[in-house]
Amino acid sequence: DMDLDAITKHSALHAKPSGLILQYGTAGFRIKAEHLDHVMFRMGLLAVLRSKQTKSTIGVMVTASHNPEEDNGVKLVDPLGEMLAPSWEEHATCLANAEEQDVQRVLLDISEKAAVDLQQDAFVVIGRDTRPSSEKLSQSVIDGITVSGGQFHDYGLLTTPQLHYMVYCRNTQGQYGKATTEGYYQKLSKAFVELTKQAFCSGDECLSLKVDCANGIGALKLREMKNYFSEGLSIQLFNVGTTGKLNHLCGADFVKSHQKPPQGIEMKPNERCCSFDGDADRIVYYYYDADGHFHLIDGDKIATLISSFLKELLLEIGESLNIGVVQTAYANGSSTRYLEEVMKVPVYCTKTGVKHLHHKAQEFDIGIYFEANGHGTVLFSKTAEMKIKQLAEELEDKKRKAAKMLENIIDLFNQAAGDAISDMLVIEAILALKGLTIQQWDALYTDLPNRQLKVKVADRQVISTTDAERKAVTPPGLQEAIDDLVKKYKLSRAFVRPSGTEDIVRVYAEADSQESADSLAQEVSWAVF
Ligand code: NG1
Ligand code: ZN
Repeated sequence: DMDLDAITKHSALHAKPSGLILQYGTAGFRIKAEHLDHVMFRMGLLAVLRSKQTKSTIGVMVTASHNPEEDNGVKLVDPLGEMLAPSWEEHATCLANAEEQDVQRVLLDISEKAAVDLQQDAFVVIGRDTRPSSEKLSQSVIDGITVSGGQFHDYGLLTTPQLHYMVYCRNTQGQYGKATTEGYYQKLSKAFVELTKQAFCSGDECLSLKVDCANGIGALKLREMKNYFSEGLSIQLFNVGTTGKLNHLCGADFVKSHQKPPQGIEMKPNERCCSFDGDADRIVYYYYDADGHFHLIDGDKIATLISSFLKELLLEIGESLNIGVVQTAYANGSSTRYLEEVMKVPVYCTKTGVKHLHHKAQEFDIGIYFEANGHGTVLFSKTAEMKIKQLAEELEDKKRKAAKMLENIIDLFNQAAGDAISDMLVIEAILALKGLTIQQWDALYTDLPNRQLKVKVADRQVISTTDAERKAVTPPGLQEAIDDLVKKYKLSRAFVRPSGTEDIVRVYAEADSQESADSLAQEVSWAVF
């Protein structure tokens, strides 16, 4: 049972700065670390309630992903390793914003609304990234858990997707894997080694990769994991956090948004490189060509490579499992066109934020989802998984080989969340199996030149959107203005939306040339003012 008076007393030790209002957004709460102590304590309380209500293990991750080192954040992970359910996001916002004297009342309110049985046991697992503030903040989460009578396991340093994996394992009675970092490494490396056994080029020639770890948790975890596949893949780690600052001039978000290589990595022409973000749930690839031009391979091209590989395997085994690719409005127009017209796979667009993509991807036997920024994974339905397992036993020769590959691919993809380590291994395996160089992969299609801008406005919520954020509904006249601007350029598209993680409006534009994309983005951002 919960001792509400003890909670109230303890809460005062994690007092909320008066007047501070926060919202549980697409990535949980995220601000400067010094304002987060009360939020962490309260998310400990909330995780206990959610655990009681779902009668499952709940996860709490302390991270601010690609944000600057001074920021931090927290998000809750639901029983199947998914993002917190929307109704509970509201509860989280209420609880985080409650004034000190109201905490008890809000807790009871949530318990009542969500029909939480307070007698139920609660279990919460916690993970954190490498930010200097993360350890203390995760202690505040633990404080909230223990004072409300919950049990917990603190995993300490973990990537975000590893925490999602742990939660998923624990709530599926170990069927998905062992809920330890070792279990995670074993599951992934076994699948990777089996998959690449059949690879065309097996020497270290083709399986060699440079990884920019954004000075974050990815460096620690990749280094641990390297021991599990001794010779299978040779990876060189850069920006491992010993000298540089987290996400500063490096990492997936920097590379994607600046469309240039990170600092702190040595790149030779045609060498395959990739960047993780600060909590290792995003990945982008890139290289310099022989003429010294930089080429970025983002989430859209990752999704395309994976889709084409999976489609080939399905064709080989002769089974008609349905595939769907899920993107957001930020997907490059060329990728959508290529997927639909050349590869003939159905493409769907959802709102920004992985929970939307994840949810949509669950509708298919094989749901491939990636945000352009490199956050994504592939989900396999239970039916698809069972069918593939069965075929791997029944079929013979080439067909059997294809089914076995699919079986390993299922194990290699994190089914709970987008995962830079897991995605990297899938990509490396596909390139090796198909004998593709990074240039050949890049050449699948040519990205339309594009530009993203951030615009500061007094109140970003005056902008509301529809059609998966591709059309502005308010303020009146904005969409018409954008339509008129778009008409001035060739192969053009543009949209605006309020960011869910920063106090800004994001502008996106693409067109036939970089100059056009830049000037369209600029003109649209003036229209926003
Ligand atoms: P916002 O700030 O709502 O655009 C950003 C990313 C999302 C997602 C979240 C969570 C872009 C344009 N937006 O959201 O895709 O990754 O952060 O980290 O990349
Ligand atoms: Zn991240």
